[in-house]
Amino acid sequence: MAEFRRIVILTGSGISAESGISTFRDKGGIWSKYKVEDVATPEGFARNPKLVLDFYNMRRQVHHGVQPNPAHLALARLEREHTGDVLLVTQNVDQLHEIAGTGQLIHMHGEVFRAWCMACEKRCAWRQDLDLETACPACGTTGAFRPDVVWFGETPYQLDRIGAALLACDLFLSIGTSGTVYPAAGFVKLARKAGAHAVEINLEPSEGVSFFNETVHGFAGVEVPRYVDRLLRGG
Ligand code: BV8
Repeated sequence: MAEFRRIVILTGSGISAESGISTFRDKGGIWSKYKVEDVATPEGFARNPKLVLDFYNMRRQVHHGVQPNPAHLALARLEREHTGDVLLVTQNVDQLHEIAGTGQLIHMHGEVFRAWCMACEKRCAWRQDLDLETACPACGTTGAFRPDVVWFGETPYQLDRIGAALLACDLFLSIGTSGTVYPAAGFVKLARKAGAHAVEINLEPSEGVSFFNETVHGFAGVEVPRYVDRLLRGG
């Protein structure tokens, strides 16, 4: 395998499945229990803020105490040992990449352990439940404090930085994502435009599988450490 200098990695909920966190679109996934438009859109929040705050309270509670799996740990090892650049862009709102030791990380869809105030726009870490009586720690306003998560119809974070990295990369790894949600699902096309080698590591072919040069289908906890070993051996 050629020596790659600039690696961009995209992860989705599938990388956290073996840590015990539900994915969205698999059988029994989150969207089989909740309607997207009710809990992951600004309109849903305006219509019934309590339902949305309770949904993210449940998501936050599930995330307490879960641990990274070998896939998260392998990506942190790749960043430590690879002599070139490695940027990890995650669609996930959990902290498993951080706990595993990844440093160069972008949470493009936000983080369930952060919140922000729509009155004063202060953003902060937030680990406990959030309800309509929760006062913003900066301005004291209640009823305007929400999870710092990007909902459908909202603009994902740091797209300029991600776009620049994709157009400069020579290896793009997509791990544990169904390739359903844009603009993340379109990243492979930007990477290919840059001439990068694009690899999908997923339990099953994603919606964008045809855009990849190479596909590895299996459990992330098994296939990601194996792929990282190959990369670091230059094999
Ligand atoms: C936006 C909230 C405007 C946080 C989420 C074209 C262009 C641009 C936008 C659109 C477009 N077409 C449509 C849109 C609008 C929309 C969209 O994409 N809709 C889809 C449904 C058609 N996009 C948006 O609204 C985005 N914003 O467009 O703003 C804009 C655009 C560009 C530039 C400027 C402005 C906002 C999208 C963000 C929405 N928020 N989450 C939360 O509650 O978590 S999205 C949600 O889906 C999660 O973040 C999740 O990460 C994400 C993607 O899902 P996946 O991670 O892929 O999870 P999924 O369950 O689908 O798949 C899991 C995969 O893992 C499966 O393939 C499975 O096989 C695999 N797997 C399972 N177990 C394992 C495994 N693989 C390996 N090992 C295992 N063990």
